[in-house]
Amino acid sequence: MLNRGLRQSLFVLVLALHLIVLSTYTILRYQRSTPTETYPDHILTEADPFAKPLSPGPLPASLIEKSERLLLNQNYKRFNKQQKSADKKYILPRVPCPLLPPNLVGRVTADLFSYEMHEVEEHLANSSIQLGGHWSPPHCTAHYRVAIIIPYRNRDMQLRIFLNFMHPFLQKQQIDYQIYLVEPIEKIKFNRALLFNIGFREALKEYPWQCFIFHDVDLIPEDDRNIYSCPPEPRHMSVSVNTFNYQLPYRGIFGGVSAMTIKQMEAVNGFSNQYFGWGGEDDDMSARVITKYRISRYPASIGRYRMLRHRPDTPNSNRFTFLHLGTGLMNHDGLSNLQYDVVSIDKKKLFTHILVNYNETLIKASVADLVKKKKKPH
Ligand code: NGS
Repeated sequence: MLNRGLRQSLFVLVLALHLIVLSTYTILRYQRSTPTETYPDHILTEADPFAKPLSPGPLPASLIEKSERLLLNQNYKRFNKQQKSADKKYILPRVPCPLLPPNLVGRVTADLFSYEMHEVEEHLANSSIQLGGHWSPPHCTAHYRVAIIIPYRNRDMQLRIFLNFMHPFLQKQQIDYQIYLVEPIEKIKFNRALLFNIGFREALKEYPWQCFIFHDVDLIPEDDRNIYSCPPEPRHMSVSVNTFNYQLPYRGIFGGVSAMTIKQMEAVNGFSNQYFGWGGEDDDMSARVITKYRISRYPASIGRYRMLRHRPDTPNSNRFTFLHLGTGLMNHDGLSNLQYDVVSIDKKKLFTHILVNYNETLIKASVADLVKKKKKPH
């Protein structure tokens, strides 16, 4: 027979053993489940990044805006919090990036100081940008592969400010992106829309981009919730610009910054090639877009931009000739009759520079008969 004291200590020992087993089990269980609980958006499988469809199919623009607005405004703070509390010890497998980038802050202000290009390159030296201005998130697979196409001539200071600001901005959005500058050789007229078409063609030759942002170099976003992606309907992004008192100047405007998928670009035959000089080419694109889609926009508080100052361009006096034809040239003029020569492709540290040549006379001649026919009164 065991005496009372011995029985008591045996009881305490068994109880302690129970407690040890129970707490070990709880700790192990907790540790195993922590990564998925902390990162609810990560599916822990290695997905083929190029196999993913871009969008679930067309939705009415009003619906997209509403749902995106709700997501962006309500959830980005939650993601921020989650990210901060995440246990940095875990090495995550390469998984899809969260649908909502975790480090967005909302309103952002660009550094407008005119740094030298080598200084901008030094600022960005540690952000793993590949030669040619290509970057993708190192720890997760981006949801969007986005080519930023910039028609360019003589805007050196704006370019440096743009690059200095845009690289970190896009990286925070966890996008797989590249910046392309498309510049015409000196002796030919600037044609913004034609340069967009060329950028679209050339960029697709080197990478399977899904989404194209057609971007003026003088526009700097002021809110990082303005995600550089392509929704199911073409998106006009520069909704509210300081020079327009942060108001949409007119309903159909599609200039400044806009986003389109490959399918959308092809459905409207790209931009018209006929707008040499300033103005009208974006209104032409707007007319093309609304034959097939609705223009989608972020609310003005998110689609905010600051325009960098520059000398005004000379308007193209011919622009109304083409605008009056409406979408009359759409099926004949655009990607289908695009003609140009690439003079050089230069992979700079922060962007890809494509220098091009085109022949205004030939481009105009390609639609001359059609223009004559369409202009004739019936
Ligand atoms: C319209 C132009 C557009 C231009 C917009 C805003 O008048 O091409 O102004 O220009 N349309 C025509 O000229 C037909 S902005 O002040 O942002 O340079 O995008």
